[in-house]
Order: sequence, then C-alpha cells, then structure tokens
Amino acid sequence: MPLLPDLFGAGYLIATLFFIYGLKGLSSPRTALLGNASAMLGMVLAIAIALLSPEVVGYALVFAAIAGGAVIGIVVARKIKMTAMPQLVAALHSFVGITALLVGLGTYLHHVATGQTVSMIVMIELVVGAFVGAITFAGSMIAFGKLQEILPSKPLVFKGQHFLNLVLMLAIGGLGLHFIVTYTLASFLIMILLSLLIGFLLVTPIGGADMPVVISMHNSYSGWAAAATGFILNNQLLIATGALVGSSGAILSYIMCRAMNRALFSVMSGGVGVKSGGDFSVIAQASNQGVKSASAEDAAFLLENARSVIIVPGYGMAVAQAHHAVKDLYEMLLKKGVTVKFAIHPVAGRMPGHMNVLLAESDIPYDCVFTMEDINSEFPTADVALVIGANDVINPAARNVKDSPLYGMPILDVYKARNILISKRSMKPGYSGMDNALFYVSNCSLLFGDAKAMCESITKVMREN
Ligand code: TAP
Repeated sequence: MPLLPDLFGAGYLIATLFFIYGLKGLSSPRTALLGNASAMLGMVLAIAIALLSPEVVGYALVFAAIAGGAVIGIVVARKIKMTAMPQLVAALHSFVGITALLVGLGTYLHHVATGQTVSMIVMIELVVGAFVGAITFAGSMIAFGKLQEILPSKPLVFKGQHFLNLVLMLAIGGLGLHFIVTYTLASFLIMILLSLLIGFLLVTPIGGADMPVVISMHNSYSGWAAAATGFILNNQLLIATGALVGSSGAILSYIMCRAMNRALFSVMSGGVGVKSGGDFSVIAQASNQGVKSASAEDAAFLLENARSVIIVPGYGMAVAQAHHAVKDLYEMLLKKGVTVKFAIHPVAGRMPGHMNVLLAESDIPYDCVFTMEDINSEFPTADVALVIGANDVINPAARNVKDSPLYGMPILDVYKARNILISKRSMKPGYSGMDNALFYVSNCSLLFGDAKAMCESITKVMREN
C-alpha cells in the first residue's frame, strides 16, 4: 500500500478533527473564540496538505488566488458591519454553490477534452453536484438581495407556483438521467439552467420573517454542495467538511423552524402554505386607537420605581449600536436596586445568536440573559418590559391573527408585562412588514428616537435623580 495517500489521509483526518472541535466550540459564547481558532488551524492544515498534493502542478496561480482571496477577506471582515453579517453569510454560501457548479461542469469538459471515459458513478456525482450547487447559488443570491433590501422582503407568491416547481423538478430529474445515460452536454446545460431557476423560485416566495431559516438551510446546502465537489474531485477532506457543514446546517434549520413554529418542509419547498394577502382587521382596529409616547424622564421614573425589569433587545439595538448604552442602563438599574433580566428571542436580530453576541460584547453577564422558553413565564410579574429595537418577536399577531405571515411564530410575552416601554424611531413595522397591535395598548408607551441616544438619556436622568 503506498505510504503517501495514507499520510494525506491522516493529515486530512487531523484537519477534520480540528473542524469538529471548532463546531463544538462555537456552540457557546464562552468557547467560541477557541472554536474559531481551532477551525482556523484546521483550515491552515487542510490548505497546506492540499498544496503538497501531487495533483498541484503549478503554484503561481494557486498563490495568486490565495493572496487575492485573503486581501478581499481581510478588507470585508474589517469593514463589514455587524448588522450586515447575514447578507455576507448568504453571499459566501453562493460562492460555495457556484464553485460546486463550475467544478462539475469543468470536470466533465476536461474529461471530454482529454478523451477520457467518464464512469457512471462520476456522471451521477456531476449531476448531483451541479444541481445542489445551482440551487445553493441562485437561492443564496436571492436571500442576499432580500437581506440587503435590494429585493422586496415580502413573499412573492403567484398562482400555480408549486405546480411549476413540481414540473421543473421532474424536468431536472429527466434531464439529469438523460445526461447520465447519453453523455449529452446540452441536457446537462439545460438541467443546470433549470436548477438555477428552481433555486430562485424556492426562495422568492419566502417572506422576511422566515429568512433566518433560509440562511441556515443554504448553509446546509452549501455543505452538501462542497461534499458533492469532494466526491467529484475524490477529496476526502471536502467530503468530510461538507458533510459536517451540511448536517450542522440541517440541524440548525430544524431548531430554528421549531423556534418559529414553521414546518421545515414548507420553507424548503418554497413557502408551501404561505398566503398572498390577509385581513389584518385586529391590527387595523388597533391603529385607530392611537399610541402613547413617553420621554426619557417618564421612562426613567417608571424604571427606577420598578422592582423587576425585563429588557428585550432586537435588531434596532444592533442598528443603533446601543449595546454599550444598554449595559450602562442595566448597571444604573442594578444600583437603584432593580432586578434586571434580558429576554432573547431565538430569531431576534438578523442572524442566530445576534443579540447574545452584542450583549456579550458589552460584558453583560451571561447569567442574567435568558432564552424565550426560560423567561416567558416571568413577563406577567415584571413591572416593566423595556423593548429596545425589537418588533416582530413581540408582535401578538403571531398568536391571534391567523392571516398574518407571523402567525404561529413563538413570541416573547411582552404584552403580559404590567408596563411596556418600546424604543424605536418611528411607527414603521419590523422586518416582516407587519404592524404591531402592542403599540396601541393602554399600558404601552413608545420611546421615539435612536435607541442609543434614548438609553443614554434615560441613564443620565436616573444618575441625576
Ligand atoms: P424587527 O422586527 O426587524 O424590528 C426592529 C425594530 O427596530 C423596528 O421596529 C425598528 O423601528 C427599530 N429600529 C431600527 N433602528 C433603530 C434605531 N436606530 N433605534 C431604535 N430602534 C430602531 O426586529 P426583531 O424584533 O429583532 O425581529 C427580527 C426579525 O428579523 C424577525 O422577523 C426575524 O424573522 C427576522 N430575521 C431574523 C434573523 C435571525 S436569524 N435572527 C435573520 C433574518 C431575519 P424603527 O424603524 O421605527 O426605528
């Protein structure tokens, strides 16, 4: 048995172990740094081993690509705002997709050009790799467009959509089979075009509220696309890491679907069950009742006289970069003898763990940060629920308006608190585009203005009191 492949295999195995440890580390904020370092080490090892492979015939182009990629990566990582992270992730998924697609196409053309025969198993790998790659690429581009607000975030639904998807899937299956049996390049190319189209059609009907699941689903697809590329290139490391990303992304999608009370199949198949309109009469009624607004002084008075306060951060806290101001407010309340807890909805913000990352960055202790399941029962006894830039995740329409796209999504029970204060800049709806009846209830006041400035003002008033 040749020694060299064994050494490569062993090196790849060690790199895979680093990746597994990295994934494990990323499951908690305490171990995330170590996890990241481990994954980076695994990647350095993987690249080094790949470069030593006898198949690498020239280094100039490879190093030029690595240098170019590294420069772009460093610039993007330094410049990207925390709020734009999900778009970045969607864009990165699309790169994996297009790579799988191009590797599949390139491998076939190379075989044809060099007159090599392609085995049946490689043909199957090419079809699967190109299909998953195309779906990942097109879907991720649409997700990127929706998150970047280049495309409307509302679901784009039309009649006969699911039938069209079914016909397309059957056509893709037929063309793939035809290509495997007859080696006809045209079938392969049309199959790729139809796969791009279905990737596009599967994401356009998905509304803003379900975007987090789409992102993690594409994370999973990009893993399977990488694994398919690994099969085509006969590279064990790509197969193993692709499977790791694919399965962890699938588990994350499942957990998020449960958190949003969505069926995974419904999101995967392009929003089966999404309705294109609705009578939001409860909300319409509420809007006629007007809203109460409060000043920083009113809020300070209410907060310092409370025994217990639950702070609910959302996307607006990230936009305003208000997390340090929230920490100061939290400390001021503790000084005044108020019990303060933080309530985190699983999809608050624009990416999984968004709020936890920000609160950790401002050194808010982990033990006063609670998940939705753990804190929901405490809202009825809270004197004040202070909402900082959150909207959809506290919208009661998710409980009682059957036609709302939010219906069925679990929410933080802010509406049960004795008093509600909501910091936001305007009467604009949240990400889902849905109005929020909570703004109009009698024990709720809106703190209009930028969240950071508002938190700073409240803390200042309390300090002077
Ligand atoms: P949203 O529903 O988007 O509400 C954000 C609120 O912040 C809005 O009411 C906005 O109102 C306010 N806001 C924005 N900038 C502000 C500022 N500078 N100061 C004060 N307020 C500000 O956010 P959410 O409650 O966190 O819900 C998350 C939504 O995003 C869900 O629909 C979820 O499905 C979706 N989503 C989540 C993820 C993940 S994984 N977390 C990924 C993609 C999408 P004004 O404009 O009036 O200020």
